[in-house]
Amino acid sequence: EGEGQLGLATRTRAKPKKPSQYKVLMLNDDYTPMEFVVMVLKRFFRMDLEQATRVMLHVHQRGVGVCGIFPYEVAETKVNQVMDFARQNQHPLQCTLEKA
Ligand code: NFA
Repeated sequence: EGEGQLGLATRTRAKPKKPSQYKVLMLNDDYTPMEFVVMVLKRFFRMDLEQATRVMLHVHQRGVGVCGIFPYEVAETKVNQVMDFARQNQHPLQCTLEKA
């Protein structure tokens, strides 16, 4: 389908997509305890206490905040882990994905 600078055949069809990045967003609610949100941020996003507290307070005050930016599959896994963990503990905490 094409000849590159080095004379090698290069495929121009079926090119693999670049791994695009996705933001993992956390949403505020009135019921999930602050300490639980901090625990989630430490456990699933590898934040220390200071960082986790800052992000939790940002979400609490602004309604939404970014937990991190990851390749799609990683971001999707993190959303599922947070949602499962929140459900197991009967908290309404919501997490979602958005293209970065
Ligand atoms: N707004 C919750 C409360 O006052 C705390 C919270 C923060 C919930 C961030 C969800 C996300 N207990």
